[in-house]
Amino acid sequence: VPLETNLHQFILPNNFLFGTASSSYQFEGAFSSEGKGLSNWDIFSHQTGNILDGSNGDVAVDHYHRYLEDINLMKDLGVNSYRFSLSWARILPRGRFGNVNMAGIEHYNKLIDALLQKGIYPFVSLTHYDIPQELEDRYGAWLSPKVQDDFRYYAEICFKYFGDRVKHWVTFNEPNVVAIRGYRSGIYPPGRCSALFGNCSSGDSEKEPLIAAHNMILSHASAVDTYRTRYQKTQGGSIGIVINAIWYEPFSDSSEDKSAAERAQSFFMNWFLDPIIFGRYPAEMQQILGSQLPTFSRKDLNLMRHGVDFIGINHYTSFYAKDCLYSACQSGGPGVSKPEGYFLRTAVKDGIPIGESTDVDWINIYPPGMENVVTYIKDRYNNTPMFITENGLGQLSNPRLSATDFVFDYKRVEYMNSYLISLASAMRKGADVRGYFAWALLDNFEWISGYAVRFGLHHIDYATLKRTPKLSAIWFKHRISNHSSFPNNPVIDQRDRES
Ligand code: PNW
Repeated sequence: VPLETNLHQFILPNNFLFGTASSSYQFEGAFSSEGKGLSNWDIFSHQTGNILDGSNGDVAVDHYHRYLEDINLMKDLGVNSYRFSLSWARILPRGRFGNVNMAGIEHYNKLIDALLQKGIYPFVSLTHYDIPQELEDRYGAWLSPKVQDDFRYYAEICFKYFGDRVKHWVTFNEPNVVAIRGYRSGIYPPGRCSALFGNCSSGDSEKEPLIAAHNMILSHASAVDTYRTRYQKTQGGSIGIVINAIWYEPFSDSSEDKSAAERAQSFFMNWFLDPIIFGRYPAEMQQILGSQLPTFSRKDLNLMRHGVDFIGINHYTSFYAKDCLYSACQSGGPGVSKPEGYFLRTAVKDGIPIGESTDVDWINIYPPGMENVVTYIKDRYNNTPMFITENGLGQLSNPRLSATDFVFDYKRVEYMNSYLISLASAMRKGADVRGYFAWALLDNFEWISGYAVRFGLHHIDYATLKRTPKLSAIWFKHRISNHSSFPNNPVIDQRDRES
């Protein structure tokens, strides 16, 4: 295990945030306790067939009740930040159509205060996939422009109650994943898709992701506008968005495959970041989608004028992108759908995988992808400050393996270590990256995979919910405690000489 690597590979700024990440639905449990309303994920996970192992987040890892114990685990790691999300339905059980649940406010107040007492900065997302079901039932949530008012209303309550102590706000976690999985493939709530694109026929897989995305972009802009005009000056924090970022290598040197890799970024990541930062959808989307793509009114553009203070990047994996705008998009066969952006995604070229495969079918270990994707975002968005808001590896919960097998997670250590080296390399070349969050603090509810896939730095025994640090936790602790002892830090250099 490469615990000792050349130190020069890890030179990072002194004020760099090192943290672990979580999200409300995946961690909290207490799904109907103390006034919480039901969320779209509560409803979805309770419908049979949606979650592979038949589980749900009713209890999850009981972080709602065990947060003090979990903060102690973080203290042991030595992290200076914790990324988590607020449950919208815990704060506003019925969106803006009901009362504020003060028990929910109190819970997050206690969590935030306990973190700060231990010197851990809260890094807070307003939404990480879960939203009040009421919004879905009333008007179809992200499909309706009405959601913009709900999101603004909710965001303002969060700034008002927590903004005195929270200095890093995230509007959305991975809106690009919500749009594709909620409205194209339909594997996440509200589970809408056309029959050709997924296992349902309730929606329109081509149009609805575009509408949902448009309303998420404008909801984001509404929250940022509220923060900028009414809170930022007095509270002094920053606000950004978290995007899921996959690195795409062109399948070949051909100009077609190169533009396919570019299109792959535009139809997934730039889809959100371009409007938010430049006020327009990517050129490739406009060319290919034409009038299917929603447009921004003058009023919208005014709302969007604030941009973001930072970009959060969730990066795990890389693929090859092969053109199919100029050649056929499908090798044939029923049910094979046209990919958004006309590129084929593959992990293998000439029989050789892009990187080592893992227990998780969509994660290929390709460390250069980290440097490449960070550099891509740096170049495209004028080096807007960035955070790596998630990076990590899942292990399959095989019943034949003992808890010990999960605790000695060499592969996760190798994965994270190599991705961090790649990140530090991008930073040496000028990328303004200000923090790194490991996904995740604990094993947890991995969405449609339920509890069968474990991403934690700490193992959970699901019979007792006991937490045990894995080797990766020990590695992370070591990495954090060492990072500031790198050259260019006179205080620490002194300590080095003494030891
Ligand atoms: C993220 N991809 O989702 C989510 O933010 C977390 O809640 C989740 O637990 C974690 O990753 C692990 O899955 C992703 O296609 C969705 O590359 C899609 C991808 C990556 C992450």
